[in-house]
Amino acid sequence: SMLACSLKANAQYVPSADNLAHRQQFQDMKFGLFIHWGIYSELGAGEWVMNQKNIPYNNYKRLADFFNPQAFNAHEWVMFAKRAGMKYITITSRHHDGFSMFGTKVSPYNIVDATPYHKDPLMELAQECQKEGIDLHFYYSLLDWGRPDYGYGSPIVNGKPAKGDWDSYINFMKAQLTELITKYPGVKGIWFDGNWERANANWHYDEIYGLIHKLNPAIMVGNNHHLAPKDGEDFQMFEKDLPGGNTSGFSGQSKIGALPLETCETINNSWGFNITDRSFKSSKQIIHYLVNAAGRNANFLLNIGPMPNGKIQPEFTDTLAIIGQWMQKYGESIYGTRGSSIAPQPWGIITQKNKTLYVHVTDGAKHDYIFIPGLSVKVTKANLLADGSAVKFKQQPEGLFVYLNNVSTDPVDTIIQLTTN
Ligand code: FHN
Repeated sequence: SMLACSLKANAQYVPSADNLAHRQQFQDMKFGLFIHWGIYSELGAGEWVMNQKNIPYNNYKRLADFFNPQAFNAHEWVMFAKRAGMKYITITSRHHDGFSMFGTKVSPYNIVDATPYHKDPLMELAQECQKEGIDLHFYYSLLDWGRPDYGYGSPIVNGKPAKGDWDSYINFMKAQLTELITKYPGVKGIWFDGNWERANANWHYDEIYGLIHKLNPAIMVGNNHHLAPKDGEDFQMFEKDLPGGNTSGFSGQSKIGALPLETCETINNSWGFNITDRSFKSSKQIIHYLVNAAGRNANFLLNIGPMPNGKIQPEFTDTLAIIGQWMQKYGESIYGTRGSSIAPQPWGIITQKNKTLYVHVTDGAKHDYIFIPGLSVKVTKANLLADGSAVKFKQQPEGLFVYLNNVSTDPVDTIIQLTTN
């Protein structure tokens, strides 16, 4: 009936108490490891290699015959993340090539059944994450370059691809998501990607998100659709840009909403393993990205692409280790903080935890003082976070002057802790 119809269309997602609590925990974590790993890693040319090199699907599929990551060690990966100060891992369970990196029962094209490895690395990772207290999220591609029911390249007519079998594809995704949520211990989030390829299709998100939250109400659903958040989502992500930015060209339509925020960026210029990509970001660049994300109220998901043998290249692990040392020292100015209402300043940005403000001076310039405009609370104390030493300040109605002329500054980030009442 008309009434039932309109009720259904207007049904709004109400997150459970567990989900809301989980959103807070997620925001407290601030830093996660993104992992793009699949049979594409074998070719060392990124995760788009099938598409970019025009490799026919049936030829590409043969990569599975040679995928045998004997050196994969879930404990090692989790420890790299943990030592870097990361609190969660988001890994590709299935990317656009359609290959399932987990032991799915609903497609033979998966790591357990189609490779000589015959094992399920995502199960090992899930178990290891649980053991080490690291949260696990699964990246899941909506877009599929190979499945006939997806009908890649088909025009969309009335919300459905003209070729393929849309209902079958939607059901396939539901079955896989059910496996990912019910079989893998401790899964905390689903990270959808690929909507943008078929932006005007009816993805049946009400059913898909509804299923996920029915199976586990605490699971955080995010979708990298590059649009404003949709009903049923629990966090909003930005790709290769801080919230509010659009240097990558992906975020033109994604206004910042009210959900927890996350931004992802690559450690070099690639998501999947790329043997020719030597443009490694420095630990300083990555720390600045993390600080700038936190100051804008967002988590930072830093991506690496492991090698086909299951190892992570030393250029990445070296950088992760340096970031970990920084987090050991200065993590209190990141973990559990929220973005400050004070806008980013030319000298840096502020993070906030309850009544403490952490002023991050990241521009590397020599300052006699910095000015923080529009501070409505009274500052009672200022200290250098590095050694606790007192820092001089002067509060006026228009803002706060913090004097740095006698402070030993840090080329990466000089952090001043302000106590307010
Ligand atoms: O096409 C993908 C890409 O391979 C990668 O997974 C990134 C990660 O944010 N997302 C897509 C592009 O929007």
